Amino acid sequence: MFGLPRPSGKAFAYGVQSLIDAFHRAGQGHVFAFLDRLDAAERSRLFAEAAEVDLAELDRLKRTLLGTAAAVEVGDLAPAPYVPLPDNGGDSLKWIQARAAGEEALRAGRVAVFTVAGGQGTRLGFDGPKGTYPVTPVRRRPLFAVFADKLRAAERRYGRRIPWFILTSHQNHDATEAFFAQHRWFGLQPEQVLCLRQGRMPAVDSSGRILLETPGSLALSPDGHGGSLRALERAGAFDRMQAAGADIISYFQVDNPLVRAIDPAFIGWHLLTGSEMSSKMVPKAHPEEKVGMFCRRHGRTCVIEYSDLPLERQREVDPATGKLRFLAGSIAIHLFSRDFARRVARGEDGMALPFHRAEKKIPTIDADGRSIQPARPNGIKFELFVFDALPFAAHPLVLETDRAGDFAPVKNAEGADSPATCRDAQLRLFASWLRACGAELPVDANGQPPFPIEVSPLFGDDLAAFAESWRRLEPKPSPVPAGLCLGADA
Ligand code: UD2
Repeated sequence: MFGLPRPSGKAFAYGVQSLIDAFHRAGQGHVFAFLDRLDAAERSRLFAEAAEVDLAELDRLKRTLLGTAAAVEVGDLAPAPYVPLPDNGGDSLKWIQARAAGEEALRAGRVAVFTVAGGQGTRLGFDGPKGTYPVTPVRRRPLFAVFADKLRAAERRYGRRIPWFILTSHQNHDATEAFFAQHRWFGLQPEQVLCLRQGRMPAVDSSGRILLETPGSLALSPDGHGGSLRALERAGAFDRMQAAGADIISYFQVDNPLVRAIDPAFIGWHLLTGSEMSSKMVPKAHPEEKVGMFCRRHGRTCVIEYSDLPLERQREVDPATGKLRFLAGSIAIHLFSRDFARRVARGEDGMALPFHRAEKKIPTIDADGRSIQPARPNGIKFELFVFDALPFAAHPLVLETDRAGDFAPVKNAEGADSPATCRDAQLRLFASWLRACGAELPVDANGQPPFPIEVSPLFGDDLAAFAESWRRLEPKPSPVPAGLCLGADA
């Protein structure tokens, strides 16, 4: 039954046989049950997929995660402390010192950028890698172009090339690379942009048997954004960073065009506090906002995902402040010290990220190989979350940031975190900079201008940089015309 494929060389045949044997020893031999129905190409694909599976890891997951309740432990939980912005009681002098320290690190070329873009973007209903989504209000620049402009702006300011790593999935890797090539890397050097494919995990049934999607393929799915650290290690990215002198990794998600991708004050705080991992927080807009919360558990800082904390606890109010008790929302912007990230990627010193399990409807096949589209969850997927590195970090730091200037994700086709809310947030930010510099531009009570405008990160990626470009701009467009684009030709 488990005949070998037509041999394309002895070594391949022996390799395949030992793969099959290993699967049998692990109780997973059924994945080859339909081998005699497959042609050579299908067999090769199945073997390649099987070779991706870390059977020892899967066995550990079987023993530890199956049969246990999926719930994350949230009993003994307290809010994590954070460093507030100067406007909210933070120490202005320390913020100034931090910014200076961050700028020095940037001038020394110590920062690399890492964008996770391996998600499917299913909720947005956009066909293609999410980074190719046209996000800006006037020029419809794609998300990747916005980030590239932020890198170029920082490179001009600090005089150093900034390496950019992008996590892709099997599904969108080729399309992402092609998009960059088609757009000539948006003015960056091709060799400074490295797309790295994230790993995949097999879905299993309730007894831990790997599910097949078709007779010739495993039910594999991306291993979560926590897999990004292993992907950096596999791709040799840590060595590349080291060779380039970069020892700080600025991490953010592909869905957020407002992110301060290279934020000197954040970098400075990270360095001055000796933190191995630092994270940005915003006060949650309302208890149901779909962001994780920074907490303390067993004396360590951690993030508890919104779906893991009962709503009544998310609604708890701190009597001393009258604000939400679990106020500190995670917007998925982190800094990692390179060597810390590498140790976590390797799982050194007990620092392996834990897998989370999710019960899902997984298209699979029956005993005869016919496809099944389950109506109810029939299997378990395993995912790693990058924020689970926080409890391992020495001196972890949670730093407040201004939501208006750092966070407006595009996740859903409509409603919260949609293209419409993201566009409005961009307009409000650009309008606030123009008005702060004295430009004539009407806005409504929310700070929203009546027509679209756009500011390229190359003109200004924060108020200070914007004000500097504005000062030099002649003639100044005031009153601001509809459709104004600043920095479009930069
Ligand atoms: C994430 C956080 C949430 C909050 C929010 C802010 C989790 C579980 N939740 O919610 O707490 O911080 O972001 O916007 O992280 N990705 C990959 N590979 C994967 C899975 C995801 O690259 O296998 C990327 C994906 O492209 C996206 C990001 O990770 O950029 C987050 O994706 P998500 O949809 O899993 O998490 P989300 O947005 O619900």
